[in-house]
Amino acid sequence: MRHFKDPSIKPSEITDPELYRQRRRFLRLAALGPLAGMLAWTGRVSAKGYGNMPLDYSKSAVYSTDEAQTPYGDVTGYNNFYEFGTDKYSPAEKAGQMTTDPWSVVVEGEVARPGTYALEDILKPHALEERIYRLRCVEGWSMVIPWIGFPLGNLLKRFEPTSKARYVEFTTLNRPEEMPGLRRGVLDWPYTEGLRMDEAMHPLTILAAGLYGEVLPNQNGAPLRLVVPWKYGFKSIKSIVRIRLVEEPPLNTWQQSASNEYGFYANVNPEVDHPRWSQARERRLGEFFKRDTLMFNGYAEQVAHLYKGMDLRKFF
Ligand SMILES: Nc1nc2c(c(=O)[nH]1)N[C@H]1C(S)=C(S)[C@@H](COP(=O)(O)O)O[C@H]1N2
Ligand SMILES: [Mo]
Repeated sequence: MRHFKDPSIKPSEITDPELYRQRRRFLRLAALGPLAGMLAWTGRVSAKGYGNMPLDYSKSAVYSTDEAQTPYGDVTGYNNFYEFGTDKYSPAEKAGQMTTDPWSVVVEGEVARPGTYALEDILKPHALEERIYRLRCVEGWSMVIPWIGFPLGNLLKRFEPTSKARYVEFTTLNRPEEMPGLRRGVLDWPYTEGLRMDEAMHPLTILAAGLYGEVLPNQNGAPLRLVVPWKYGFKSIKSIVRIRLVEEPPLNTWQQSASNEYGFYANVNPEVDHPRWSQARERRLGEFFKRDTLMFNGYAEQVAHLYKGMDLRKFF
């Protein structure tokens, strides 16, 4: 990380944005008087959004962990986004050049309502929620991130999947002029990922449009990325431009590059080693000691039933 002093930087830019906004919100509410009680009671928070649409959201206690959140600087400064380079710092440095407005998502395949949908039309009907989820990378580090998003299943229902829709395939933006990593053949571009329909419809599976109270920073997959908290991070595909419903399991990018190392399911499973390293432990960013990795990343109670009867060593 770079450390330099810039006297033009306002305190708002160096403070944790959540703390900063909480302070602002409090001042604003205090100024509003009795109305403030009502606003606070509905629990909706508004931040800068997309176009002229504010990012309004409520906080979901039901789906959130109460573990300490990873500092904003780590969440937005230590990333995997190979389209901008293979090291952890390139995405924060280079993803700024990606144009995310206008943005649209192509929906196709086994749906009654295929089409090209503008980002605003994707987001508009959905109530956004803050969900504090763990994200664990297959490389052995993890974070706790306050995402802002909505259940993917609610979006898929709007497109009316046919009875043949058994899997969902997602594709990332493929724009070499703005994504220097695409000029190198480290992966088979564009980046794709897939979920089984029941995984996609699970209420824990969200599309995120923001984090830490603001729109997604580009390096975290702006303007729309998947978050599947019980799977390794690579399933959580960024900057989505295409959603295709299909009959057969789609081949995801990491499976394609090394099928012996990365499977379709990619469920966090401390009992199944990666061929080159153990998956039993992990290091939470900002912590010194490693901790034990939990089955399904700690979400076993909610998702284990999806895999009943499956050999999770075979279907890794
Ligand atoms: N398009 C795309 N999506 C991606 C990746 C990528 O390289 N390209 N990396 C994945 C991996 S390996 C991880 S761990 C997470 C990291 O998400 P974060 O940077 O928001 O923490 O994004 C996933 N989504
Ligand atoms: Mo990862």
